[in-house]
Amino acid sequence: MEDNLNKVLDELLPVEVADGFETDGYITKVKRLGNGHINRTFLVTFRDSDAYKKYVFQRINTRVFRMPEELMNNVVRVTDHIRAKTALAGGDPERATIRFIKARNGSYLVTDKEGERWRAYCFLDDCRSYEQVRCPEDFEKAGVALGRFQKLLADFPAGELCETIPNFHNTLSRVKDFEKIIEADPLGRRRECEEEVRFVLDRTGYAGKVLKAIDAGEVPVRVTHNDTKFNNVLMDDKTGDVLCLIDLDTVMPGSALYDFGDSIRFGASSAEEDERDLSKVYFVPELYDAYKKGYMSEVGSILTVKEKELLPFSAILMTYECGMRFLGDHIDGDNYFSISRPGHNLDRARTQFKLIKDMEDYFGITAG
Ligand code: ADP
Ligand code: GN1
Ligand code: MG
Repeated sequence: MEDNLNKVLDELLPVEVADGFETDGYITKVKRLGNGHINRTFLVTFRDSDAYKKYVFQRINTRVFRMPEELMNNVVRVTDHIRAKTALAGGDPERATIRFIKARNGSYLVTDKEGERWRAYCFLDDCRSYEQVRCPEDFEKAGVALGRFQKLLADFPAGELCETIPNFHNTLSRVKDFEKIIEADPLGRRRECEEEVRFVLDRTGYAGKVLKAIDAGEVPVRVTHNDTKFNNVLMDDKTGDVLCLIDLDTVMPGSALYDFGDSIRFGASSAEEDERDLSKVYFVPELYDAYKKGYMSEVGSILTVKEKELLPFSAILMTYECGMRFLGDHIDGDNYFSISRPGHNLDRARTQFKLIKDMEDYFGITAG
């Protein structure tokens, strides 16, 4: 029995990882956590005397994040900054962000025998994230949380952060990558999604607009989160308030528009990101308005005129970029985003394209 348990534990969480961080006691439970497409995340419960303590252990996908040391330096510094400013303002620093646990080797990373890189951080009790927004009020709170996040990091020296994924939201370079994939078409999948490919190619005019505004000095580079989907927002079970944004690997210099747009892409949809029945998928303007209201209550006085003007456009841009990435990954053979069924990335791309059509109609924006 114990051997079986050890084998299962070792498959989920190698022993050198389980023992590698400055945690006390012994493990009583390991459970898979979340729905992320990139990293692998576990909830690990330790027992020390009569006390139980929960941690999140995460295996970093190093094909995606190629500089894990620099990445850890980013997230440790950013979370320290958020904690310090929250404490100064009289808030609870331990619930305002996540706290990484030191490895016994003195760094924040443990390498397992397969060469995989792991990190650990404290699990926050009595809170959870959701795959879908339940009501406008929740989404408004998430907007406040993003605004606060950007405000707290406004005085962080952006130049000291490493770019954990170069050109992450450079939509022009994303279009180039997409064009290469459809040209190579390694598995012959393109012919089954010619309509979707056309959808992307008809809209390449969207790609350079924010970049141009950045170059023109109309949109500043700020410290941004860059992956603000609603399931990266922790909500307090008791108060219903937003605690903090998690999944900080892509925190780096970027545009506030990328964060706002990505939040809308995921949260202002009537359905989950991978819904197959497109009749259930539509853009919900009330959710857009709620999020914008919450967000602007924090950063309304900080954003430039151009940033404000481009908020609706940013929602289309980020949905376009993500849909193009899903479709590209499908045609490329599902090498990037985790999938749990054949055609999963194509399904995801289709929901994004449905949302784009709705937003184009609603906002009266075209790629021309
Ligand atoms: P990924 O999306 O890359 O798998 P996340 O960091 O977003 O990884 O974590 C996955 C899920 O685990 C989150 O959506 C959230 O539900 C839960 N989670 C992560 N960190 C914490 C934490 N510190 N406290 C409570 N829940 C957490
Ligand atoms: C990935 O890791 P996760 O699931 O929070 C991706 C985002 C996409 C998102 C789409 C590093 O986020 O850019 O918007 O999937 N993260 C990375 O759901 O590529
Ligand atoms: Mg996540």
